[in-house]
Amino acid sequence: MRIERIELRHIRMELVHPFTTSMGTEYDEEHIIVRIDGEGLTGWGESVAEGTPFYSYETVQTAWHILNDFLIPAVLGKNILHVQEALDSWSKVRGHMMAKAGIEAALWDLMAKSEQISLSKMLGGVREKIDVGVSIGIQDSVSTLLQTVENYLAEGYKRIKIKISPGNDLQFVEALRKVYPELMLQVDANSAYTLAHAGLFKEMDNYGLLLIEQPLGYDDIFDHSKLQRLLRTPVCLDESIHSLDDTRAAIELDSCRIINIKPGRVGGFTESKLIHDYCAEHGIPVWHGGMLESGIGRAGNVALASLPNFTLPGDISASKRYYKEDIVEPAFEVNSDGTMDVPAGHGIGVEVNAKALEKVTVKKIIHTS
Ligand code: OSB
Ligand code: MG
Repeated sequence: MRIERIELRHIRMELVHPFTTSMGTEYDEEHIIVRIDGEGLTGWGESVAEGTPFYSYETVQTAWHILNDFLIPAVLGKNILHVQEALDSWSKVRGHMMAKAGIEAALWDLMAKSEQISLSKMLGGVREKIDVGVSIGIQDSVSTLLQTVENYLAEGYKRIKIKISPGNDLQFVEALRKVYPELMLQVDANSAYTLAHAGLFKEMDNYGLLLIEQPLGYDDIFDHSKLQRLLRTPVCLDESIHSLDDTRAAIELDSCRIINIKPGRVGGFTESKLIHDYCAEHGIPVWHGGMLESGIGRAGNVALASLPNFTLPGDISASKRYYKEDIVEPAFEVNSDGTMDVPAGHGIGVEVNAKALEKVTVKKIIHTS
């Protein structure tokens, strides 16, 4: 496959509801859309670096720089037969996983389209539908949280995740448990706590949570092993896992018993698959995280989540939970049984709506060979 043209678009999409976490409140989401053309086919990917360096050190600006100045020059004009050749071509670039994952995703889509199979098939997916959940930001009060959860459950979501931060934690968990004793419920701290809060997490052990996501430092593996030892509830790592090596360390140290996989955080689908397979061999369930993607990134997430060891519902919600108008057609929907259909068409299996994409584009650059 000759890589003839690569286009980047910095996009900004307004969220239907502000999203509050321990890292702050987001009103809109900025990402980069990568389009690659070759031999009459078009591949799409999304880099999930955000406008701010709060979740990750990467931002739209750093990813823009790394893509334009290092990753694109390594593949433009080349004849690429396997995604691995592209990965090898930029292996000297350390870190910048989200920049890499955006272009890697577009290459996977292009390869699947040239093989005339779905991205799900190409990645080794085994499911036609995936179980999905919803990630709910920190609410102003217990009553607004209860109402929000009721609405999402009515739409079919199988599992609820709530964001927590010091002072916004136990009271929300307790209130939800009272009303929904059997609900699949989990919490995400985005690194807002330290080992000094171990007592609080021990109290959380009484509420039958599915997991506690990233309670401690954003790059920590060691302190999480100390916390996990004190708890019955599985700790799940998100921010701390950037590679298969991190996964191996976390599992050997018993720092977590569940892993959240986000292709953006680990450099793409290739590394995600390695992590998925390693976890399967070690009896560690994985689930698919989310970065408030547009339909382009979401399509890739859905395909990846169709692999066999994604046994817990993902943070993969309907397009309308995030954005009034998605940039793909059809938009992603949740079925009343809490599943989402895995697109069966070639590649990502959804069409990009050029007009909608144009509307959210802040800036664009085109590279041709
Ligand atoms: O920690 O999982 C997270 C969104 C942005 C950055 C980090 C996270 C999240 C979410 C949203 O929880 C998940 C989604 O896309 O629905
Ligand atoms: Mg998280």
